[in-house]
Amino acid sequence: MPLTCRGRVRGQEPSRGDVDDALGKFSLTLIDSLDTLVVLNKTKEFEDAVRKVLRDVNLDNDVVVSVFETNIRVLGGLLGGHSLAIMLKEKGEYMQWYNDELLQMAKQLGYKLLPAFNTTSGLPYPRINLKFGIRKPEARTGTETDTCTACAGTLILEFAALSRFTGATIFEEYARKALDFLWEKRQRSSNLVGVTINIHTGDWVRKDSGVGAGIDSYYEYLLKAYVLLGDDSFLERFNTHYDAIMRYISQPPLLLDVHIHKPMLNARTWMDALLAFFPGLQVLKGDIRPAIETHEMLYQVIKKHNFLPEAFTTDFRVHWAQHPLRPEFAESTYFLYKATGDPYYLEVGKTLIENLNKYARVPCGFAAMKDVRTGSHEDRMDSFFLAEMFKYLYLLFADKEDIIFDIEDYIFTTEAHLLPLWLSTTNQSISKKNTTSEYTELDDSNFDWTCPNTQILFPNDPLYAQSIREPLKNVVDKSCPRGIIRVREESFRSGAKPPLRARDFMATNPEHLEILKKMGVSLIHLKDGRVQLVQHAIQAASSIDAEDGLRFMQEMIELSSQQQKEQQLPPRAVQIVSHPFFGRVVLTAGPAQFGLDLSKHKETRGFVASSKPYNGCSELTNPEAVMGKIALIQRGQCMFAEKARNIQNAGAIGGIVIDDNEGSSSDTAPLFQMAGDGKDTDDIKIPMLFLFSKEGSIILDAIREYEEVEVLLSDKAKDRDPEMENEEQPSSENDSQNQSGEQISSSSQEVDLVDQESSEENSLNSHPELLSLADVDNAASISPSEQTSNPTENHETTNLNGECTDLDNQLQEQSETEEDSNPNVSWGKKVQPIDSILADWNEDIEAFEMMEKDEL
Ligand code: DMJ
Repeated sequence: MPLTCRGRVRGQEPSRGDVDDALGKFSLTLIDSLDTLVVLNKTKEFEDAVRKVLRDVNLDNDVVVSVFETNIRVLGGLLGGHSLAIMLKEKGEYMQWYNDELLQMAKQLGYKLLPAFNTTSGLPYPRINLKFGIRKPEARTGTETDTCTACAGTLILEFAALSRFTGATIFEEYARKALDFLWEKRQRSSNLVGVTINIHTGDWVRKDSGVGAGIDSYYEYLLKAYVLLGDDSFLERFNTHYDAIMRYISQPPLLLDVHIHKPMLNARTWMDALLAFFPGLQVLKGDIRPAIETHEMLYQVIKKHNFLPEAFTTDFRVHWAQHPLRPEFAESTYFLYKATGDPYYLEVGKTLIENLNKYARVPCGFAAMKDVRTGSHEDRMDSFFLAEMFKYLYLLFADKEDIIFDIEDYIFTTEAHLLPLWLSTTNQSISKKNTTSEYTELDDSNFDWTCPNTQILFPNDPLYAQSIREPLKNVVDKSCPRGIIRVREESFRSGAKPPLRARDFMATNPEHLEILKKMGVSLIHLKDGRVQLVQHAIQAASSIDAEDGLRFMQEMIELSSQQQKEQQLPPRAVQIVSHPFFGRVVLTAGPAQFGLDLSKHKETRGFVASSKPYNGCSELTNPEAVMGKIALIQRGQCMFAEKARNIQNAGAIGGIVIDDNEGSSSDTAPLFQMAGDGKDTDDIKIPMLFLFSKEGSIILDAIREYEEVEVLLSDKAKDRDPEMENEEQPSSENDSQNQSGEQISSSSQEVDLVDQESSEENSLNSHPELLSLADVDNAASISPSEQTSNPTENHETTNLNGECTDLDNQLQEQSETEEDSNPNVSWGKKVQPIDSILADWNEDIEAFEMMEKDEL
C-alpha cells in the first residue's frame, strides 16, 4: 500500500471484493517478484528473498483465494524462482546451498489447488480455501457454478512445468483436461469462446467474446503451451481461434467484443485495458502488421491520458478511469521491439517510464491511478507491477550482456515468470491427445505471414513498422464514434430503412411510436410520469423489425447508462504539495454540487487547518486558525452546505470534508458527491471537496508529522515538478471570491441531523419524462427532450487515415467486400423463424445485461 506505506494483509483492510482474492497471506509480492530480481541482476537480493520465502511463507492459511491468481502469481512465482535458482546454482557462484526448496513449496501449493478440479467437467472451481480446500464446511467456498475462460484455461504452463520438474504427472493431466473441455465447448460455427462458463454443465454463461478480460490468457496459453511442450494440438487449437479472432474481433486497429454465435454483432462499444497484451501475442505468432496497428492505437490512447484507462470507448473516451499500473502494454512494446528492432518502441518505453515516475511514483513505491483524468491515486501497488512491468521495461532497454543468462532459453508465463524451454523434453510421460483429426486445415491468408517468415518480412528494416503506423498517426484525435457500425450495416444490407436511433427517439412523436410498434416495442406510461419500454419480438411486424427492435433497445440501454454517468460530477483531486510529498501524493476527492467549480477555475492552493468544532456545524471558534487556509471538517451532524458556510464565514479559502465512517476509502466505495441543502447555495463561493476516512487520515497524519501541510484542490492533479519542491510560499493562489478572507454571511439557518447525500435516485426522480426499460434489469432512465444529437455519431465513422468518411458509403463498400469473402455475413438476410429470433434475442439481452453488470 504505497500511500500508507504498509503491506496489505487480507482481513486487516476493508475488503475490496474480488480483487482481494489474489491475497492469501503468502507474501504475494515477494514471491511474484523473485525472478525479476535475477533479470535485474540483483542476484544477492534474490538469494536473500528466496531465504525469506523459505523462512516466512506459510501456504496453509485459512483464506479463500482465486485458483487462477494463485496459479499465475504464486505457483508461477515459485517456479520462476526455482528455474533461475537452479540456473544460478549451475553457474557455480550464487545459490550453492539451494536444494529445490522452492520447487517443494510449489509442489505443496500444487496439491492444495488440485481439489478445485473435482468437477465432472474438469474445469476448476474459481476459488479454493488454502487450508480446507473446497468440500469441507469450513472451506466457505465451493458453491460457485461459473468461472471465466481465462481462469480455467491459464494453468497449463505452470502445471506442466510442475509435473515435468517433479515427475508428478497429475498436474499436467488436470490442466490438459480443463483445456480439452474448453476446446470441446467452443462455439462450433464461430470457433469463439465466451467469457464465463458453467463448470458443471459447460454452458456458456456469458456469450460475449473478445481478447481482453476473462479470456485473454486462455489464448496466450494455447500458443505458449505449444512453444513450451511442443504439442501440435495446442498450436492447431490456437490457430483455429486466431482465425476466428481475426475474422470477427479484430477490426484494425480496434479489437471489439462480439457475440459467439452472432459474431458479426458487436457486443460492446468499448475496449478493456487487458487486451493490450494481444499485440505481444501476435508477435509470438508472427502476425506483426495487426500487432503494430493495435499497439499504435493503444499508444495514442496512453498519450492522451498518460496511462491506459481500464476501459475506453471506440472513439477513445475514458469508459472506466482507473489504471492499476497494468503491464500489458509494456509487454507488447517489448515484443514489438524484439520483432522489428524499431527504436520507436524504445521511445514508447521511455514515455511509459517517464509517466510512471511523474504521475505514479510516491514515497513508498508506485501507486495505482484511481482516475487517469484527475491523476488521483489508489493505495495499491499490485504484485504484477514488480513481476511484469519492471521486468518488461528493464528487458526493453537491456542489452544481451546486461542479463546474466540467455533469456531466449525461457518462455514468459502470463505473469512474466520464466520457465526453461528444456522442459519440453523432460518427463514427457503425459499422453498427448491427438486432436489432429478434429482439426480442419484453415484456408487463411493470415498464416502466410507467420513464423518462421518473420525473418523475410522484417530484414531488420525499421521503416517497415513505421509504414504500418503512419496511416494511424492521428487515429485517436481524429476519430469519430464507430460503436455500432456492425449492427447498422446488417440493416443496410437487408435493404431496410435505417432503424430509429435511440438518441433520436421522442416519446411524443407519433411517427416514432409507429416505428416502435412495428419493432414490437411498446410503451407503458407509469403513474409517476415515467415511461417504460417493453419489447416482445413476437409482436414485431417481421423478423427484420424484431432485430431492429433489439438493436434499438440495446442502444437505449447504453444511452441511458451513459446519461446516468453524465449526471454525476467527475471526481476531483487533493494533491499534497508541501515537503516531503511535493505533489507526489494525489488523493481522490468527491466533488460538491455547490461552491467553486474547480473544473472552471484555477486550482485552490493553501495550507490546511482543522476547524473547531471539527464537524463545522456551528460558528467556528478558531477563525484565526482557518483564515486564508483550507479548513478540514468532519462529515456528519449537519448539511454539507452549512459546514461550507461556517468555514467560509471564518475566512477559509476552501474546505475538505473528511468522512466520519472509519475505514471508508475510495478504494472500496464509489465516488461520493456532496449535495446542497435543497436551497439556493449561490452564496457559497469556496471550493469544497470530500475525502473518505482513509484518504483524510493521510492528511491528518501528515499534519501530525510535519505540522505545515499544503494542498492543491483541483479537478486534475498538477504536474509535480521541481518547482513544487522549491516553492515554499504560503497559500496564495485561488480563485475563490473569498481570497481576502472577507466574511460572507450565511443565509441558511436550517439544521438537519444527517448530511444529505446525492443519489442517482434523487436525480432520476426529479425528471418528469424519464424513460426506463421494464423487462431488462438495467433501469434505463433517459430524458429524450434533453438529448443533444451529435451529427458525427449518426453518419460518420473512422477510416485508417484518421479521416471521417460518410458511413453510408463505407457501409456499402464493407458490405460488398465482406459478402464476397465471408459466408457468415449473409445471416442478416435470411428470414429466421420468429421463435428462433426470440430465443436469440433473449440470449443477447441476457449477455448484454451480464456485460453491463460485470466488472473486469
Ligand atoms: C496479470 O496478473 C497477468 O498478466 C494476467 O494474465 C492478467 N493481467 C494481470 C495484470 O494486468
